[in-house]
Amino acid sequence: MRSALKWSLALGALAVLLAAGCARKERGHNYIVRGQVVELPSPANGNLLQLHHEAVDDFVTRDGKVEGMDSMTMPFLVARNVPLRDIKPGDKIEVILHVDWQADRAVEITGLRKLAPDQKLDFRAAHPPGKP
Ligand SMILES: [Cu+2]
Repeated sequence: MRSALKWSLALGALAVLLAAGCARKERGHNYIVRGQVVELPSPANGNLLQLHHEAVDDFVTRDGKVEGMDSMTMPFLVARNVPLRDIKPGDKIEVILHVDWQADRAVEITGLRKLAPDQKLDFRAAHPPGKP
């Protein structure tokens, strides 16, 4: 009886720890976004990637609203493990944009792949779902 109680307490504690760990890992949202590189990160530009990105229709803003994001040229933080060696200005790329409004690095590119040079990009306004 005592050892059964100990086990259930231990399993309960484990469940709580796992839940906390999972919640932390799954926080935020990943968007797949395509665009054209304008400027690579450098100390001179604050280590930010300037990207002319396509619209992100389902982008959720800091206040939790699905406002979408129009296509625009804007600076992005890039995670340290994302390789940029083969990337140069003018390249078309697809990125994983990780957005976690509770994080220090709230908006960050965490993955990147090069697209074919003839890949057509559409720099239109956003069409957020549920809005005319
Ligand atoms: Cu933008």
